[in-house]
Amino acid sequence: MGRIAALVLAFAAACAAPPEVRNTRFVVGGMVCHSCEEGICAAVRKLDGVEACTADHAAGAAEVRHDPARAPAAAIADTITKLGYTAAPAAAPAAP
Ligand SMILES: [Cu+2]
Repeated sequence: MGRIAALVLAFAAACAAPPEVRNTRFVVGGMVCHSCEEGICAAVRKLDGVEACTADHAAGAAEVRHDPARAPAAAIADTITKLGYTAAPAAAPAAP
């Protein structure tokens, strides 16, 4: 019992610690075609800390693989917004 608990704790710690890079889904408004997707991802990929970007105008969403320490979700949303679209992390907690 104690040994299993220790193993579970060690596993949880290993999972929680290293992964700096994560995927964040953004709700993006204003995309109407494939060029919009390309334009958004071209700009987002230029950010330091962004590893990958895919956007889907039909779904109105973009998925970005990034290091939040170097490229926070807010900075990515800001980059998309400056291109004339609306953007917000899909998993953003509701405002209090
Ligand atoms: Cu377009």
